[in-house]
Amino acid sequence: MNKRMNLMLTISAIAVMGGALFGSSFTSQMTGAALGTDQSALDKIHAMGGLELMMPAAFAASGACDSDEYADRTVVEFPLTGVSIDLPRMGGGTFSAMTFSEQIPGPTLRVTQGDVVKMTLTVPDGEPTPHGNDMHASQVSAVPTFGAVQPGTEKTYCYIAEVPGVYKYHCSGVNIAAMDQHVLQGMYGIAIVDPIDGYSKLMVEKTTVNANGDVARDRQFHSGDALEWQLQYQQMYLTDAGTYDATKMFAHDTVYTAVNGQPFGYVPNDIHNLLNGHPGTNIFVAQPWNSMDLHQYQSQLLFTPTGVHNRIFIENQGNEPVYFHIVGEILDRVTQGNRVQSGGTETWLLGGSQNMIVDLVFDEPGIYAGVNHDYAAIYTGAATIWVAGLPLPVINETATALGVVQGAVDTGMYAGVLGNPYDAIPPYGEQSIHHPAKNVHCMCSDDVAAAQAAEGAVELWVAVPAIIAAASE
Ligand SMILES: [Cu+2]
Repeated sequence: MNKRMNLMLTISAIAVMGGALFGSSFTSQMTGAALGTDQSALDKIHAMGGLELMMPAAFAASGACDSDEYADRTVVEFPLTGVSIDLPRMGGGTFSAMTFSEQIPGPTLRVTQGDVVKMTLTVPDGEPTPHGNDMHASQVSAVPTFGAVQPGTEKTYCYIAEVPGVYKYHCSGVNIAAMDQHVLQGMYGIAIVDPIDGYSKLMVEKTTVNANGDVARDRQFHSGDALEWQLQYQQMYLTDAGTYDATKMFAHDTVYTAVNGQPFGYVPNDIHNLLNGHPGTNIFVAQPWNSMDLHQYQSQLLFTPTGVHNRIFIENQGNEPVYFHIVGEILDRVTQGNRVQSGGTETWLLGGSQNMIVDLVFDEPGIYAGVNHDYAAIYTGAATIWVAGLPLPVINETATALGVVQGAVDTGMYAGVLGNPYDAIPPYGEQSIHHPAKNVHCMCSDDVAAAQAAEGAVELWVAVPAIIAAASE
């Protein structure tokens, strides 16, 4: 990893040091005193590799894919691979990630209410542990459907996505043993179930001064079509060596707060510094993933025009509450299960494994920070920067000089030149406004990053230096 990363992040370094004081292991944590349970029972659970619930034969068909109910429905296949890999950690070095399909979060599934989901989890030969997949969008018997899939085997189950909304899916560990480790080291993702009759138009509260000189309400409406985002929050509990630290988990002692698998993954980087006339520096308080040589792990910004309906799918994959707030904005609408929960609210609370859809319009050009408004979360990684409109005159001038400004002007956002990060964008649905371009970005293997590029996402670490070189000739 890049040396520059070691220089940043005093705050996270303090968090790591604080965590080290507890120094312990998973085994020592699993004591009767810590869990308030009988030690011998826990030993038995470990010895048998998890909780193997005995099930009546009647349940054995749960999740079967040959149901008559599925005959006239759309069947959407959702293949996943459960695999352990090393991925870079903030501050340098790697951590022992567990992933669905070599990326954190796992791939997003998008279906329409009433579709049949056909999920297949494959665990390759040689993978050191079994995995399972518990999909919250389903309503099937947890046992045996979500049970462990052994290395060298695969398992398929089907269900009807009956209720619209955003739903977590996550590894169920080895029949729930070590589930915390598997999930918090990265085995989670979301399913988006679009409402069968579509997303509602959005009402935004405004006021105006009318012809009589009186201040009056001016409710503005936007169609259900929206520029879409996905944000998933998670705590990381790591030892200095990058392995899972259960002691920190039980103590709720967060090392990093990841958004889409990466703490501070959506903040400015050296490309923006370069365009802004400050190459090789840090213009934001925390730029841990600054350098272009980080490739897919370089942080990227989220770009949106002003006056456009944004729809953000948010899931709390972690262990702490998420107090979701966008600094400088008001959440125009909050929805769960296609039922509006709130509107015109500053912050909305998500407990663990809870989701929402936030709709909002950025009103004026500028810089906005989406945060978990828990200060421990903000300073450990839960800060996500949107740039609305084209508010940065120096970058505008530089882009003009490079001859690439027209793309930004045409789209009303810098994504017209730089694209938006691939992993912050869900698969497109019928009411998605398409982003003008995507850039390669993910907490993922090089193979996954290459697949993004093959789909047309821009490798900015290649493209930007090439544009600058061409302009200087
Ligand atoms: Cu797993």
